[in-house]
Amino acid sequence: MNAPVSLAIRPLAPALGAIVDGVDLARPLTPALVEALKAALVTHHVLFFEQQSVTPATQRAAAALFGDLHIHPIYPHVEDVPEIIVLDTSADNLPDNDNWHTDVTFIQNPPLGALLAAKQLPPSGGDTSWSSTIAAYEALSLPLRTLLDGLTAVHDIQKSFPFERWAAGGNEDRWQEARRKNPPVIHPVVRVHPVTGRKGLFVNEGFTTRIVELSATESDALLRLLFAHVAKPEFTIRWRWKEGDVAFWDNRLTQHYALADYLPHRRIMHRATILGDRPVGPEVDGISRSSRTVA
Ligand SMILES: O=C(O)CCC(=O)C(=O)O
Ligand SMILES: [Fe+2]
Repeated sequence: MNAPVSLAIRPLAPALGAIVDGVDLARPLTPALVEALKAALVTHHVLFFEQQSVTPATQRAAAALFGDLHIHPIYPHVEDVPEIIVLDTSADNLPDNDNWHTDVTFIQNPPLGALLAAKQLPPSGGDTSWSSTIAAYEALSLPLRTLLDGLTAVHDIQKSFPFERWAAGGNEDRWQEARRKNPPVIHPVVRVHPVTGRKGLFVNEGFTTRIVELSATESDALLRLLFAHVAKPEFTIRWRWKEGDVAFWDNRLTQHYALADYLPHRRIMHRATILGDRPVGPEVDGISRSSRTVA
């Protein structure tokens, strides 16, 4: 049995965020280090590693120590490394993550987390913000939390990857296949974190289209309230990227927003996405709602 590793951690804000010093993600991580990082991830929700030199292959290897990797059905990837998404944005390819979202909630087992590496940065701008949906949930009144605990919502790939943008330029077949293989799914509106048992909001502006149990008007109003609520600065941190930075977030109960304030400059990021488990909601009247497909 390996001795436990004690990490050098500098917390950034009460709700979430910490810098981890002394870890080289380009070298093989020992099992004890992986366990320590998993524990830090669920405590701080998003970890930052500075002065890294990961390649697509070493980024993939590091991410794969935390779970199976997702291959994105639409985003382009690094040649020969399909698990590494390339987010290359500029005036010629406009940013699309400038909204609050949780990644890939359009599948039944949405990502546990993601590792994002800064490859090319604009002279200024292009920061990313993260929000703790645990802090957001806990700040709601008891009657509203009680209502939300028993609700479920539809998540749809087409909300963030609409035909007009993503099927253009000869990509229609790929887009149609992505849609066919990823039909809408239903998740609990409140998710119980599988490691800590803490509750947080699991609806996001990127993919959530409708609360199942409510009328369309009620659903629209409540989702609008929740989407605005998670963006409250008290629940967030904002990271100003430097070359060599890598962020690792717990995608189960966080959202993030990539600021699109740097055009016409170019910004390139590489993401490895680690699959997670099927979301489970809180127990209400003896029932825990878990994710399902739309019948
Ligand atoms: O480019 C970024 O900072 C984040 C983009 C994003 O939403 C993601 O990588 O999941
Ligand atoms: Fe994202």
